[in-house]
Amino acid sequence: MFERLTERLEQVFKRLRGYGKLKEHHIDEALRQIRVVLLEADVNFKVVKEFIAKVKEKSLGERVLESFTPTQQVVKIVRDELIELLGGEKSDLIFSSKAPSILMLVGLQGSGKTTTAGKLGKWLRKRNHSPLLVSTDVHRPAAQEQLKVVAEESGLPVFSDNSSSPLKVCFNSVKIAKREGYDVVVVDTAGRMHVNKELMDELSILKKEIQPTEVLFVADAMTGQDAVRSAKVFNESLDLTGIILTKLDGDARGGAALSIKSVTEKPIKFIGVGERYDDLEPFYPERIVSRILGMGDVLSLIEKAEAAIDRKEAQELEEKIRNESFTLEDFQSQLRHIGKMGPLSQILSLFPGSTKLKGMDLPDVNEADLKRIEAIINSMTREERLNHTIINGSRRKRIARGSGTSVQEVNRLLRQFAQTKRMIKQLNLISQGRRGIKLPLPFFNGN
Ligand SMILES: Nc1nc2c(ncn2[C@@H]2O[C@H](COP(=O)(O)OP(=O)(O)OP(=O)(O)O)[C@@H](O)[C@H]2O)c(=O)[nH]1
Ligand SMILES: [Mg+2]
Repeated sequence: MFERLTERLEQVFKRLRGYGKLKEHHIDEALRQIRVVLLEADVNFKVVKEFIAKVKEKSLGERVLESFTPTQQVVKIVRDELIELLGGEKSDLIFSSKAPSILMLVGLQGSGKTTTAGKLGKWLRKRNHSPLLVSTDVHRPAAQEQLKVVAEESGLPVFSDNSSSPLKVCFNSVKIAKREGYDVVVVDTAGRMHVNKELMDELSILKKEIQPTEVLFVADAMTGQDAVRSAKVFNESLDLTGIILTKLDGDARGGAALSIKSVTEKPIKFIGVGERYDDLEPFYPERIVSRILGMGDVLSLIEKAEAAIDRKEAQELEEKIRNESFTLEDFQSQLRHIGKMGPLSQILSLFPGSTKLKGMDLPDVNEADLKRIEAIINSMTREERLNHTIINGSRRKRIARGSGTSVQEVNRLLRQFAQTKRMIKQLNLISQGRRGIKLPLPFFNGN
């Protein structure tokens, strides 16, 4: 997420740290660079201007230059202002005191509404709600079908009927929800290529009649300022209650995320970070800023790990990682856990300093790969598993034969294992000296 933005900001701060004594003109220069970095990330021009002005005022005003750690102070100011830009506090979903709560998802075509309906339903269900999905897209014949597929894949109930009006479908679904005890109705609406009056009228009527608890604008983060512009128009006619930014796992530059709150004055409530139904996260401004500043998102990482690994195992693993006594056996068991946590690349992106780990050939784990890896590791002797360096050419041939794989595959696994060990070493170096739940803040070291 936002790798390029992270890299560029790291460069700016690195340069700043390089000056023996920080002068006003150094800060000016850094701010000029940050301005360019933000504009390149497609952040709204006005938002950038205000942001830079605020950071400048604080950097020159708060006796930053006289402090012992001027660069740290500047980084801290940038961090605080970025958090502000993203809305400050986390903003939770609102539920109605009278069931069912109605969550209406609106947005342009292809922004991710239908997928997000499934993700949101799954997220709600994990939190003891019982959601019902419904699509009001009566224009496109396949739309209802698509939501049915999503519901089936994510294990959720879906309401559909042949009514020709979005309003009727919606009313009927609410009736069913009341009768059958669903406490949330997630309404997937029709999208259009562009904002147009017809769509806005349809949505306005729906909103007026069904009185949804939330009207959430689903925005494709990859479309940058276009997403921001359409959010503004939707907000003007529908008075949104929040925003869900999707496709942040792609190569979105950050512009939509960093502008949309300022432009609409509406909070981002969730982010979509992948195509799986589990890839929806509540939006924590502070955590995202940590990621943007290359400090990693250790809290999200811990939450993900806790959901997949039990506490004792996690502690044992942490010890091993710290001592770098990580063996192929641990690797095997970790791959199994990681399979549960999500794609490895996504997990690694949460690590502090993860931009420095790019280009590594890491296994992206799926069931079939896991089985092969397991077979390979099972064909090793215990001695080999505890010390991979003894696995020479003839041992590799034997292992390949024993596991029904090829020498190339054995080589690849050993290479990935070696890289994981190297990565662990690097991460240890980055977070050296901090114990317990470490909040690794690379910028705050020295200066
Ligand atoms: N990588 C990634 N893909 C996503 C995400 N959210 C949605 N998608 C993909 O985006 C595409 C469009 O998603 P839909 O949910 O069909 O979008 P929609 O808004 O319902 O589209 P219409 O109904 O045509 O208006 C699908 O291929 C989804 O898999 C996300 O967070 N990450
Ligand atoms: Mg759809």
